[in-house]
Amino acid sequence: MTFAQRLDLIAGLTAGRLRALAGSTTQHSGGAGAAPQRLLDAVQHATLGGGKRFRPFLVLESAALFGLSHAQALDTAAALECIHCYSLAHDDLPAMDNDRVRRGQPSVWVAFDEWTAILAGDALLTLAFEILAAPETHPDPGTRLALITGLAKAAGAAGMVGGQALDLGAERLSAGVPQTVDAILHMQSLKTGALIRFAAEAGGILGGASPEQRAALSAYGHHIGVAFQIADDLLDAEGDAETVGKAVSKDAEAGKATLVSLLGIAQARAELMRTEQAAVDALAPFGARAATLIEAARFVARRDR
Ligand code: GRG
Repeated sequence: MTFAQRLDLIAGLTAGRLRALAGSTTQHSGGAGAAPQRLLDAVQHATLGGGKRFRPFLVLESAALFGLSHAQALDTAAALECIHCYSLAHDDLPAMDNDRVRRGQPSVWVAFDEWTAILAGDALLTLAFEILAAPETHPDPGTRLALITGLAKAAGAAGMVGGQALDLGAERLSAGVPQTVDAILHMQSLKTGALIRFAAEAGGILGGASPEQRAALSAYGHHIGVAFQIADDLLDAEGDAETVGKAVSKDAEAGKATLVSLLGIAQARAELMRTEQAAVDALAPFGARAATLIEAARFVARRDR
């Protein structure tokens, strides 16, 4: 199976599981009743409208290093994708990045309205933890707790949400203050990197990794998180909106400092290649078993969407 076929397979598995999990939480045995249909439609729009499902791919492939099947890691992957989809639905809102198109389709707030998009994101955020708390995710409660804690930290104020706050703060509270490469790397390591790092770590949590293996997965996740964001900035600078599936040239139009604007295209691309190699090197303790994760690092650095 080629890497692209593997990615497609996992994207399909993730979509199927998300459809089932979102549906199963619509009825509450405690008598809370069914979830409102319009809200469910918005949740479906946010989760099922495409997407590379790269984070679920990392969860399943890092878990495979420890002999876990796709089925054994799929709910963890779906929970993480719920957080990612919520972040996109909220990020697209007029108060945040104000994007009308996501994954080649109308953003959730455009397809519905702002309050529905906010609530759909809220529903996905809570659904993620409902999924991780369920025994179907992993039979051992200690493992489930480690997943819940890890995802909460990665998604929260010292993770993704904190990164978003730094990004918007730089644009709106400190406009005109020159940004440094280090400040941008720090912001991106939280905003985009924290969830990607958790995706790689999650396989180790599920698979009972040794401390050395956990550290290797964490380093790999860190480096591909950085690579993912540099590639995203390069796509914004050079990509084609139809292929990328969202508006491009937004950073330059907004006068936003990115690694590409500070370093230039050539140096940013060199940094991307250096980071890709660092990700590959981090996988050394796994030897040949890490072949797919190595390909994933190459995919991130060379992606066109
Ligand atoms: C609103 C709390 C909150 C956080 C938003 C992740 C994020 C923080 C915003 C997304 C903005 C953005 C475009 C960041 C650049 C990198 C990125 C996360 C791109 C989207 O992820 P992909 O490429 O998307 O994995 P798909 O559609 O494939 O799932």
